[in-house]
Amino acid sequence: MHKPRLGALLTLAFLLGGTVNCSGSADTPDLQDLDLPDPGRPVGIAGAPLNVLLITVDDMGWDSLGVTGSPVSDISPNIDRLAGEGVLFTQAHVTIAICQPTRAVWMTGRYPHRSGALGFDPIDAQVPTLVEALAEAGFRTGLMAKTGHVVPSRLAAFEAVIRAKDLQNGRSPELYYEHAAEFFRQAQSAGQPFFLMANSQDPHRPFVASRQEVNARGRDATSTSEQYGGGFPEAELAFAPEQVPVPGYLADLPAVRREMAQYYTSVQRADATVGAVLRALDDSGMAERTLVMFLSDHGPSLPFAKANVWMHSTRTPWIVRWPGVVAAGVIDAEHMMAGIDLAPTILDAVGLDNLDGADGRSFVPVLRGEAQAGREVVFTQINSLSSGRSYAMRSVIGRQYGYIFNAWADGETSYRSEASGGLTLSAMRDAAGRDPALAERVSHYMFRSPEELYDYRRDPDARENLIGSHERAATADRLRAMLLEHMRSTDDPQLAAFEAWLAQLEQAPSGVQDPFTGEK
Ligand SMILES: [Ca+2]
Repeated sequence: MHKPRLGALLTLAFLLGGTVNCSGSADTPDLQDLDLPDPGRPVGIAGAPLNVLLITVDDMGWDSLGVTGSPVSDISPNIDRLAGEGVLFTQAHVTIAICQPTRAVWMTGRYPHRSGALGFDPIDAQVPTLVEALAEAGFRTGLMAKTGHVVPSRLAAFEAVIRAKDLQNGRSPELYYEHAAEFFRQAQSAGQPFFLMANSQDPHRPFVASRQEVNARGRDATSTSEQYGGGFPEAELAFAPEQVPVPGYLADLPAVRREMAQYYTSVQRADATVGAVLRALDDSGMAERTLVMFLSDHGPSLPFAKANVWMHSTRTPWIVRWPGVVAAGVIDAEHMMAGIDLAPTILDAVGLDNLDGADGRSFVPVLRGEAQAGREVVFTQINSLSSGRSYAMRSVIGRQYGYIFNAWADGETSYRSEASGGLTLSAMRDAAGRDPALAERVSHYMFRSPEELYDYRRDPDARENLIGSHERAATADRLRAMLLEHMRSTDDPQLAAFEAWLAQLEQAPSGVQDPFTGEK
């Protein structure tokens, strides 16, 4: 971790109720003498039990925020402020880039194939969950929106459940404020510590002012489903197409820009929702004894991001604010954080044991400012999508390289997901008729190849597959071996397919081989 800046130390001193002047001759004890609360005990700074507020946004790219480098002005003032009050992990990945299984990973601390929730499947009956552990320990538990996606089979463990339809499809900052404030009041009057998971359903499709939103308005205004309903807040496009960037993994076409303007408008509303929930916490007077964790459930619903395993699919801006423990304004670009570690970390922070059988482990030591070994890579995957279509993918991602095994890529099966709807993919397909390079890119998206290797440091948008490169052969072998070991040790159902692929490689004559024709 980087050393906290002076501003961070001043904030820390402020939180501890003292002041420090710049000459160092403070009228309070030196910082090293301050008696910080032991983060291993479930206490906040005032000695009261530690509360947990977990705020998530839906389908938001890691680099869509001001604090992670977005050039869009005023895109995320609330999330940026939160990052400035805690630590921001810039090398964090969720485990699977789909709404329901990624949340099952958070709730169980397990890889999808170790909980049963490979896609839109319930977790196995014997698998324990974060919310049940906290409820059993006396926490008042609450859930806002995404109620059909956060371990729906254990929904009863949440004492307060505020459905998307009571939050205008999970998109009204004002309604989040009201319901969060009411939840905090109830926890306070009951004298219980709380765990609130507040999920914005922005910037999930339909994006603000999109044709998809127009279509969904009629459908969702009267919806009684777990996941949707309540209509959509009135909102106009906040950004003109020329004011927003087009991600490097897409093509810069007029229709893509239009959709990106819709996406960023939705991101800005997600930020307003985050701000509303944080304001409700501030107004409750409990902020100083509340750990706040923020992250996106995965990357945007755009081609080459959501429901895939490239870097932009799973990378997430992960923020933790923990008054008195986490110094303010810290940026951690060293440790690779993984979605499997969410539940173990929250449980450790409040002084409870990890869940039985969890694959993840607590990163509380990192929050304390210590280095933690074994954070060089993360493992990500895709199984089946919301449509039920199956596209098995496995990836290992380090700070520089990422390797992908596409078990489904046979040269004939074509890929289709929710991100295939809307304006972007169809605009890219249309333009591909006039642009051979774009045609090749679209073809890669549709069909893939069994293996991919990227230098994400040089090529974050995964545009150049290095798998056939002689110079990178050793890197590919190293990552193949890491993935194989991981799949063996976690009893991955795709293990046989991966072993068969590796055996085929072994038998092939040395040299670069076309995955479909076998030609060198
Ligand atoms: Ca999502």
